Amino acid sequence: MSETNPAAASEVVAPHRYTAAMADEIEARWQDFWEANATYAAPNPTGDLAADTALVAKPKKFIMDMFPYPSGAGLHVGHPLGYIATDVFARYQRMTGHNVLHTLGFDAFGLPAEQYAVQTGTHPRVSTEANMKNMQVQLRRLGLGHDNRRSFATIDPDYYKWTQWIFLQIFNSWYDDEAQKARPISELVARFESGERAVPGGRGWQGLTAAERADVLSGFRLAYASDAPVNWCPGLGTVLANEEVTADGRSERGNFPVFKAKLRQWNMRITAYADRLLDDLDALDWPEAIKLQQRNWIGRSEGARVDFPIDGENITVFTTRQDTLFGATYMVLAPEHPLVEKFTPQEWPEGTHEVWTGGHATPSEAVAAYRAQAASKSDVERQAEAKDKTGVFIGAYATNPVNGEQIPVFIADYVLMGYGTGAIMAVPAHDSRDFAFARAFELPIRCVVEPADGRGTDPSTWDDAFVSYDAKIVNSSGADVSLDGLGVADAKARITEWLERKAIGEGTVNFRLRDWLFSRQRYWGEPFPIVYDEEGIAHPLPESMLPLELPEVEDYSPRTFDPDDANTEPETPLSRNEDWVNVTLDLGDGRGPRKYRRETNTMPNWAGSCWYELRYLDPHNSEKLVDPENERYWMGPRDGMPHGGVDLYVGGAEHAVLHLLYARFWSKVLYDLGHVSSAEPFHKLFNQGMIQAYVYRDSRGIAVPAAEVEERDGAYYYEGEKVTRLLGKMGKSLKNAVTPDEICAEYGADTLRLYEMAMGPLDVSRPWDTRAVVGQFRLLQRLWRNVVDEATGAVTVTDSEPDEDTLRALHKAIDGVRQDLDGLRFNTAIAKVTELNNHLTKAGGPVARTVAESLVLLVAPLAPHIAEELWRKLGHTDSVVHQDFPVADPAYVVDETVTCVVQVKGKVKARLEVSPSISDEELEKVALGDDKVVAALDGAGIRKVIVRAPKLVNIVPA
Ligand code: ANZ
Repeated sequence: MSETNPAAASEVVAPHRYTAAMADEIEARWQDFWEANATYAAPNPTGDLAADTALVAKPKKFIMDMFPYPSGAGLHVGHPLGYIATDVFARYQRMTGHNVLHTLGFDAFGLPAEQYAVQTGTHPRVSTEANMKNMQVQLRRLGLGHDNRRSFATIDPDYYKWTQWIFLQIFNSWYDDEAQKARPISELVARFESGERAVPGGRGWQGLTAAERADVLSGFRLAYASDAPVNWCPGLGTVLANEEVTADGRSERGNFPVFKAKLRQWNMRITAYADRLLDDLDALDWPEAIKLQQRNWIGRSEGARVDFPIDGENITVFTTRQDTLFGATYMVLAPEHPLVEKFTPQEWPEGTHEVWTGGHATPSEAVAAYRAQAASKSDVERQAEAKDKTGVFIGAYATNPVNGEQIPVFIADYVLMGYGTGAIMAVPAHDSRDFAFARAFELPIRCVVEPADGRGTDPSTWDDAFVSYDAKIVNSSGADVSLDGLGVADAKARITEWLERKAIGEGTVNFRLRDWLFSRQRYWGEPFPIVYDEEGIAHPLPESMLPLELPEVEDYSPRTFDPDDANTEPETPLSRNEDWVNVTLDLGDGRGPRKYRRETNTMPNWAGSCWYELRYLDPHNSEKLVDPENERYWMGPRDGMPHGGVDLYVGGAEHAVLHLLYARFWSKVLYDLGHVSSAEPFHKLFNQGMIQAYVYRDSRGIAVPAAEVEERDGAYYYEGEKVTRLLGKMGKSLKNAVTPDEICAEYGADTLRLYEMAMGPLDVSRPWDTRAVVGQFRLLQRLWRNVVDEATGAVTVTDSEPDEDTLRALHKAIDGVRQDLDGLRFNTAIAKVTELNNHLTKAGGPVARTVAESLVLLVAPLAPHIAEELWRKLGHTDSVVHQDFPVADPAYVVDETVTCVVQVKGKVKARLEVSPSISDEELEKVALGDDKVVAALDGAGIRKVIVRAPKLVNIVPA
């Protein structure tokens, strides 16, 4: 490598050449300078970070990265891609008149940190803090302009005090559907007390016991505990949110099987915000793909609920196709549906079809067997589009309300308990899953939507269901209502109106979004600020008792189980510290000191990242989560951003629905309760691409160290053996990780920054190529040489006027770089800087001072260390960071002109300087308006004008 690396050249180099050693010295020196001078300190309007500088009066820019997990492996060159990009942008914003808030904290709770700690046998805090220190050193080496006063980790008690405080705000709120916002739960209690609002269940508030009241309120609180089917992962020893379970029903982390189990867990009522989370997406400046993922995740469906009578009760279904009610020939309940037992008779009805019974002697036996089978599958597996549908008849019939038909009721795992009502009417002719099921169980299939594809209306001849939203309804006349001849939309409207009139159904909107499972059986998370009294009623801790710090426990590792054993239950590490768990407290609620048991679950690792943008604004505030004035200044709504938010948030697209949805939800609750002025956390979102790396594998398919692979004639060899090359992820396990430390050592951080930014458009994934890094190093060497004499170290610039060509090159570069940086097109900005620099190199001779200074300023956001050094060498005593970014002179930006000859009667009368791209029409207008031409024509009319833009206009007078 050293032979091709001019940075590490062993031959005699000019003493003042820009080398790796010089870059190293320059970079360390300027990093110290920035730190000592708090160069990146962004002043607040108020509080401890307020400063009476002109900066606060400037327009603000809040530029943020998705903060990292302090993983034990440290950073590879893929990680800082986004950090460098935001840093370049933040520097550019500082130079264009903005007060810029740019900093970085650590997301330090959660599974990865804990698992690393468990593996290495150290306390998570010890290993996490060591990892953070290591990453801080790596990050500092990159020259990132962070306001370090604002940095924190989510594990700092000063930080999680406020995470717990927000939890309490959410716990103490309910969603007022009329006002469409969260309100304090005390207002709901007042309404129950006064009778203004009926208590669910019909009893008076006064007549309820404390436990009954707590139960009622639990049905309204935005954070509530409930016994619900959850995703239990024995292999990890914890329950998981739906979002943490992969498409094949395994844990995202660790890849263990996940089972459904009923456990008492904390939930966040994010579903109350479904509509607002959907509607407010419109005004956000986010990639369309991410908005779409959120829309799909929220999954708004318009349809109807319809009651099917059975044994004097009803089974209520949710359907989006109420227009097909006449085609419903059977029903399906989710296996876990609570009404199943109730309707399951002792014996099979007379004449029950053999295939419906699954070979079981009684319906209850069939149900029990099928339930056991379904419990071992994940929701995703259950919904998979497998053609062989399973299920069993429960031995009962319900009544189709439109035609009075008796239709059999089944349980089948393709119907999920957690969606709609957990029950469906099956319309096999027009739903593929129902079609497959009906064929398997020999159930009738009735066509009620006329196929437009010529297959006819006899389903016995079909291969699959006919699905259309734009066709005519047929076979749909009852005694009371007929849909025949209507289109789908009209039929839906008519049947919904009929259902509502008959009080057997109503139009509803259903959401795919589920409440957010908010507790984990882990040690390394925020403790809940909740205690239980002897009756088991949950009480919030008063604010004065926050933060509730994580206790020390003997054994902080989760109790894990055989990953395949569904019959296990979680055990929380916090429950192992009895002294911490059992406490006597005076909660200040007038009941005096009492005995309580603490909640021993912890919050999920998403909690800390749900609001961190707010804490950056006012990181040391001990009175409030954030001072309202500081929040309004940095986050408040303004022109073009009606909900407020961070001006630029950069991170990976993998966070489309987890972090980004949760953070939006918390913002909205805090906004409703009046704690913040911004209803959205992130106004503009940008997803950076991934840095990929080549993976080389030997004949056995094993990855070999990428750094030791040689290329010969387009083939790749490792230790003489031929290996294959494929693009993949970068990482230790694939033996292809490259660390920023190595690259910094070999070339310096400025070169690394330039290389990462030059690799391609920021949102596109790109392959890392260590061999190509040197190209950017050479650019910096040429830049250096254009300002500094390599032999003497003297500055070579002159005070002479630059020539016209150079002025054009300069101003075009300024104009282009500005546009590129505005649009986050860092790769093309670098191309323009390179072009200008090459122009100066080619021109030879000393560079004019004004040009050199502008060039240094153009480079400053991208390669800040060398820019500082050259700026200092050019005689300035202040930092380049707060200089004004160069402004292009439009006169030099327009294209050069060409001379156009204007003839009248064949004689040259005028010469015009025009743009080479001028149109014939435009040129004719300019020529005819020219004074000399007007004089030559002397009032004569014009017979003909011949235009050959841009060089010739020939006028023939009348
Ligand atoms: C009758 C029908 C006829 C349906 C037809 C579809 C087509 P989206 O759009 O995703 O909201 N469904 C309802 N609840 C379900 C559950 N818990 N598990 C599985 N499937 C369920 O889907 C709504 C449709 O999915 C509903 O409309 C229902 O089937 C089914 F030609 O009802 B439909």
